[in-house]
Order: sequence, then structure tokens, then C-alpha cells
Amino acid sequence: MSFKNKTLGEFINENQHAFKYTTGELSSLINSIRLAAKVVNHEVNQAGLVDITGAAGDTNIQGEDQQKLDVYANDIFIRTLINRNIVCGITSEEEDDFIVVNSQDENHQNKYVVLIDPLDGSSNIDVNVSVGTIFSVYRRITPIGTPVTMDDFLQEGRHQVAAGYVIYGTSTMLVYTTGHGVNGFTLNPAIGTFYLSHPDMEFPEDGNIYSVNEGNYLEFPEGIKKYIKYCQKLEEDRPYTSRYIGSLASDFHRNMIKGGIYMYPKSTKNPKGKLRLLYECNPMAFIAEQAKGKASDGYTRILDIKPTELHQRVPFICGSKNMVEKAEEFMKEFS
Ligand code: AHM
Ligand code: MG
Repeated sequence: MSFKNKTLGEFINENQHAFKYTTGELSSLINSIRLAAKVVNHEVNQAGLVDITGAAGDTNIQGEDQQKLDVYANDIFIRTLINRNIVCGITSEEEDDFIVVNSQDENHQNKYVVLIDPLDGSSNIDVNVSVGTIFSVYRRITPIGTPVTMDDFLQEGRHQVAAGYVIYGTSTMLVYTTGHGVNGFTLNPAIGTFYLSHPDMEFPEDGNIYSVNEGNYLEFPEGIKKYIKYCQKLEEDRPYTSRYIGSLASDFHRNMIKGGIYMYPKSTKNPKGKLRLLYECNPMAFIAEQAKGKASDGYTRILDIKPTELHQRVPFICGSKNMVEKAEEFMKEFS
């Protein structure tokens, strides 16, 4: 990456015209997420200092309560989106219910809703492993001028107009799509600017990485067990390897670059799967399809599932097209 690379701000401006509703609202929205991501990144990078500066739940030197990072990230994203007056509603993995946002004139004129998992994989923070933010954007379906309703949030994933993730890792990256391919931007922390580092990202059609929490193996459906055994069987076309971070954005990101499959099937412990359809699976599925990959619950395309509740969980299989199709074959035959 050099200073010849485009910045995220330049990229957003240049690609605004490619979006069918060209009011600039979606660009402002992505810009707000970019800003909030930088603020959260700064805080996540301080996490290792917690023993020195005080743990979450403690009171800091100014007498303010220190927040847990996931609560902090939630506040930052929600406040940034509300303050910039560009969305009509927000729902978050950290909130029980959706938030109705009034535009400045209190007239509910904005068109977009944002669904967000502000700090996914947050149990990894204590051990200095990457965490992420995952976001998803839809156009409201209820009339402009009225408050948003649950229907605006419970849209099938195929109606997303944008989705993306941020990884707070060895480098901080923002990867997103507005339905015209997937592009990745890396933060230069010295100057606080994201640069286009990964243009036109695509999953290789095939891969050799499978990512799953094998601690739950005995509880998995038969089709998944058989697929895992298939991955482990050493044959000429299958020198597979297992990689699992336990932080969805990072596992997905690695698999998109190298070729692989991520699975969070249902199990006795999580009878519907663990991951949330609205905050985790739909945005990742949209990005995966835009990057020529696939995402399914084992039988059905994730983006075609009609959500019935905000915090709904679904089994999730996502990654290189041929690998996901193979896992689906095993599900059809054995589960
Ligand atoms: P969270 O939303 O509570 O952080 O859980 C989601 C995370 C994903 O990032 C990750 O892929 C998965 O949970 C790991 O779960 P497990 O520890 O059960 O393997
Ligand atoms: Mg999560």
C-alpha cells in the first residue's frame, strides 16, 4: 500500500454514482461507520492497558464509570449514526429492541435502517485476539414520514443495500459492499486514514481451510460430522487444514483471501445455531455472494430466509462456493 492508493473517502465519493438511489445518503452513512470504526479502533487498541488504567466496571480517574468495550462500541456506533441524522432506525445485537430515529425536523425523512453487531467476538479481547464490527443496511419499506416499524428490520437479507465488517486486528481493516463487489481498506494508524488495500475481493472457488468449533463435534448434525470427516480424509485433491479463531469477521476474512469454509451448525447446546441472522449471517452472506462465495443454513440460501424476530439465530455455512455446495450435499444426504 502506498500513498498512491485511494482513500476510503475518495472511493466512497467516486462510487456513489454506481448506486441506484444517488442521493448521497448511503455514502454519508458509510462515512459515519468509517468514523465510528476509527473511534472504536482507538479504544480496542487500549484494551491491553486495562490492568494499568482500570478494568471495565471500575471508575476511572475522572470519576466516570468505565464501560465494557462492547457497550462502548455500541454507544459509539449508535450515537454517530443518530448525530449525523442519516438513518431512520437502528437495531443492534446489544439492544433488546430497535431504535426509532427521528430526523432533525422530527419528520422521519431518512430512508435507511442499520443493523449492527458493534463488537463481535468480544470474549477474544481479554486475550488480545482480533474482534470485529459487522453492519448491514436496508432501505425502509414503510412510508417515509412515519416512524420505522419492525417490518423495516425483518427484511430478507437479499434486500440489503450495503454490508460490511471492520476487523480490529494486526491491522485494522474495513471491508464492505454496496452490491457492486467487495473492497477492503486498511487503516494507516499514524494518520487515521483508510486506504484501498484489497480491491475487488473474491473467494477462490475452492479452498483448503475449514473453520468450525470442533469442540461441539459430537453434537453436530450427521451431515456436518460426515463433511468434517470428508475434509480430514487425506486425498490428493483434499490436503485440508483446520483454522478457527472464534471471531467471525477474522475467520471469514482469512477464508475469503485464502479459500475456505466457515461453519457454525446447530448443536444440542445451540439448537438453532449460535449466530444471529440479522447481525452476523445476513451481512456476511451478502458480502460472500458479492465476492463469488456462498452462504447457506445447510439447505437454504441465507439471504432468502424470512426473519421472524430481531435476535433470531440460524445455522451458518459460508465461504468458497464449491466447499459450501459440498457441505450442503452432505446435509441433504445425512441430516
Ligand atoms: P458473539 O456475538 O457473542 O461475540 O458471538 C459470535 C462469535 C463469532 O464471532 C464466532 O465465530 C463465534 O461466536 C464463536 O463461537 P464459539 O466460541 O462457540 O466457537
Ligand atoms: Mg456477535
